[in-house]
Amino acid sequence: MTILVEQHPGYRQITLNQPDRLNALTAAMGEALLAALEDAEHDAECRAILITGAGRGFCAGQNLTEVAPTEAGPPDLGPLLDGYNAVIRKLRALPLPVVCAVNGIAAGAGANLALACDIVLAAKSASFLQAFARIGLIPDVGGTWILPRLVGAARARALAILAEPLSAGRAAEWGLIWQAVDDDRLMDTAHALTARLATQATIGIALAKRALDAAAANTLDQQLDLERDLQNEAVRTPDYAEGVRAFLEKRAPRFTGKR
Ligand code: T3D
Repeated sequence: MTILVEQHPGYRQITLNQPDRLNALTAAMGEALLAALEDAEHDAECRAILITGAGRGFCAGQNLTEVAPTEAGPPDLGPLLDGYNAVIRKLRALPLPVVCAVNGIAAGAGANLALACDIVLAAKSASFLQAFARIGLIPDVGGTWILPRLVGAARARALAILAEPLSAGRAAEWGLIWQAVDDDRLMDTAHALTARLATQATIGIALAKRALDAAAANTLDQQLDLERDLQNEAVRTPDYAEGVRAFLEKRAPRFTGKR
């Protein structure tokens, strides 16, 4: 199985599972990952997702044995990248928070897969490598979009062009990820965070994701209008009523994540 899915109370863990190749991606893995995300989305009990990798790496990007040029010429990457891009689009559009626990090297498409998640934790020994330039490619699966937004133009350019590994600690300092965590604490921290998110106001989180992503292409005026409209949706959820009630009653809220 190239992808493992585990059920936990309120959330699912999806593990990339080709450890002997540092979980390098294949077209089949991309399809399985997309299917796992779609399944989670359609499970009313699933209110958060945790993604990680098996073994010592998170994901070494495209499995290069699958795309090596042959005597017939270079591979057509269109269908392959359309498949991976569907995963990135799904991650961004999922109405659930997605935590990524980067347990080891995240290279090439593997780095940008991690960065497409909502909250990225990484083991302190892990690193992020925009490996593409090492083989004459450009950062893909959203890399050229997300890198400058997370770390600014100068750092994005150097990461893309130099293709040098960035430690988890430096990635956190630069704002590329949320947090670098001691290796032996990574999975406990990631599970605790995902379990906590699974008890939060799920629809509010989904609407916040939508607003944040839309901001990249909006003017301030457009964004103010969008915030007003989405807030009007959020205010109609039972979780808003419960949140306010709990505040006034000085108790912890019991969110359901339901409409
Ligand atoms: O055409 C296209 O490529 C389209 C799509 C592009 C998107 C991309 O992701 S492009 C970028 C592809 N990824 C890379 O270029 C990274 C290649 N890997 C590495 O540079 C290194 O493996 C790492 C820096 C990630 C880790 O180094 P290290 O020393 O910790 O591990 P290793 O010994 O290199 O790798 C362990 C095994 O995994 C090894 O196999 P072996 O020798 O034990 O049988 C290695 O060949 C294999 N492996 C690692 N990365 C890949 C891979 N096998 C296939 N594809 C890989 N990407």
